[in-house]
Amino acid sequence: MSNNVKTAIDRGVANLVSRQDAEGAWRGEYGGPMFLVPMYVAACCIADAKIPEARKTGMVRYLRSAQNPDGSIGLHSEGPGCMFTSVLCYVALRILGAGRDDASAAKMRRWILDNGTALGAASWGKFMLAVLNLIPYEGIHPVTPELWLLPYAAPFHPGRLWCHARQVYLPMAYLYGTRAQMPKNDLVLAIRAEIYDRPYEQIPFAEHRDTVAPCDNLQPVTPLLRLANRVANLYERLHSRALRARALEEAFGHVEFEDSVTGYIDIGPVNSVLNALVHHFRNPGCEAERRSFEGLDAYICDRPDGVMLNGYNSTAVWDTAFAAQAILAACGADGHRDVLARAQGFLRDNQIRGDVPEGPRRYRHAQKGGWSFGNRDNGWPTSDCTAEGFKTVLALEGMAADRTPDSNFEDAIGLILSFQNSDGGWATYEKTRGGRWLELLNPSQVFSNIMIEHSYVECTSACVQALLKARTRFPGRFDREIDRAVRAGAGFMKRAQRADGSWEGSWGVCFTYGTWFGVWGLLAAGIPQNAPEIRRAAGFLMQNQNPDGGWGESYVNCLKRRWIPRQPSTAVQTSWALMALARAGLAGTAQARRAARFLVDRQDGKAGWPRESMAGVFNRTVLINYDNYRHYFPVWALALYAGRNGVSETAGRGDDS
Ligand code: LAN
Repeated sequence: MSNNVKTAIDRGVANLVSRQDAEGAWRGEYGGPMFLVPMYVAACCIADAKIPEARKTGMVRYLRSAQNPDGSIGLHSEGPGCMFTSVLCYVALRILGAGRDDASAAKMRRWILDNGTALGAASWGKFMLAVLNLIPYEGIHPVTPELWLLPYAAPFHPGRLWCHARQVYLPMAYLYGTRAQMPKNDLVLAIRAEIYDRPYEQIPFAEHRDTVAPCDNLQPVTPLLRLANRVANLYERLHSRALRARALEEAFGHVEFEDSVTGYIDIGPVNSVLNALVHHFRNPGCEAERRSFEGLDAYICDRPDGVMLNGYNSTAVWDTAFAAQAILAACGADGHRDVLARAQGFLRDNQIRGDVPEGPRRYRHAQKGGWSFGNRDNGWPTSDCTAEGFKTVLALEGMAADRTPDSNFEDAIGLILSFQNSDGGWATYEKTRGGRWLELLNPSQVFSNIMIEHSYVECTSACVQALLKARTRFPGRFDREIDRAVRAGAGFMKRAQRADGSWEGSWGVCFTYGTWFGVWGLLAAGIPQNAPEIRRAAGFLMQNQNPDGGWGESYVNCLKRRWIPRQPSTAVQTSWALMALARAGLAGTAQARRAARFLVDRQDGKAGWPRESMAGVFNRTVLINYDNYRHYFPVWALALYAGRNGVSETAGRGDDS
């Protein structure tokens, strides 16, 4: 057994090391959401931007491969049929050249017509259809640009929203306010006749603003949203032209700003597509439009099985931080010095070194000293990427020829402290700026928790861990602030623990992910292994171990917010559980041994661990593929397990905390 563990770790490390790229980073394919490719294709069609032939055929291949047996497309590539994505993917297939009678298109259309037609698509789908001239603007609710002119004190000012919602509804407000629409052409007329069950001219679109297919109604319209929509529709009838013009200028200024500070990559693929359209309609053929489409190339992921868009410009900072920490846990600092030195170099080069100009005017939190999920080009740091970046650079200190200046670390510490919420927890990109009631105005129908920032156990745990490392690096310097922050962070994590001992994860599936962070966060904060919180968490994991020795959860756990076991187990979820147990002092138990055996058995020789169900999630409903998780988490988990069991001389040296 122990030999097996050692061999598995060695092979796992070798596999991991072989995947480091020339920049010293790890990065992985980051697909899953099924609205990205069709939104991109729609934008290219609307703006008449040529898609290279190879990319076109690759995208068709990708859409076909994501099609469910019933003909539909899910919200993510493992999900059941969703009207929003099925309609947009259908339109994309047609734009990409598939004929009306193409087998996948015909099957998709059948599903669309049988399940409520395009009238049942969730709001982002209808919005894209409006710009494509496949639904009139009277068929969708307003996205009022004048909200951007409100004083920030207004409790529903867009600046208070979660930055992803803010940055998506911003270009939507511009496009809505100008009723941007591509001209009718033969393809538009043909598709109009294919996605509805009646002739286009006979559909009373205004009556269908709230029509939504049951499969797209994951986040039903609330009475408050209904009221807000009514007010917005009334306002549309009465609004002043002069004020509209000012609001559009204000919105356009924010669009331009986001483009300029991110080099046209933008915070994510959705606002990147929509911002490109804003430039197209404002000034067709302009330089900004050209650069926007170039910026979108950052998201394109070309794979043998198809061409798709990644959910972010890259996963490099996140993956590199974890890969390096896993290697360090497995081999110690001397094991793969050059590999770790290059990883450190990458992370150091990608720390954000300054703030954007006029940040507060643009509703931006500070960035200096932070790390974003992808790389420095994206320029939007998150609390936990900063924490993981910081922890890793610090752990690898001394690897690079030159010293990391203290000020780089200090900036990171300052930024992490500045991100803390008043409830003691940490959110993603910013502090929570709006009331929880704003979630009642969520118009997306398919995403949860997109309106405001919330404190998350994952972000809180990562920040608490980083701050405690900071204390040891700069003794006495930030003690007061760090003590206070850690105490409040621990309080948040304790309150977030569920009665069964688990934590709900928001960015990974689901309770194994949350519980790993919860346990590590509380232990870092000084809660002892035998404290009731840790015992309960361990009890939760042990009780829910599958007979195969591992743990398995599906995305349904995120939707339903409760534990539903799944078999067979997955290597990634098993790793999270084992990492929690090992740090909780339970590596010597029979349960940990069975988990380690599961991981060893799952390893596919030198090839590493196989691809399994996607283990990442966002907004409770969308799965996303963190492809490198299977390469580093099992190594890390086995290293922690082995370190505690004295399996090998090298394993486990880096896992002290
Ligand atoms: C991400 C990717 C990284 C992720 C972690 C750092 C892992 C997490 O701990 C905090 C949240 C964060 C930054 C995150 C938030 C939501 C993102 C940006 C994504 C899951 C990648 C894509 C997703 C984005 C919202 C997709 C576009 C869809 C919308 C509903 C706007």
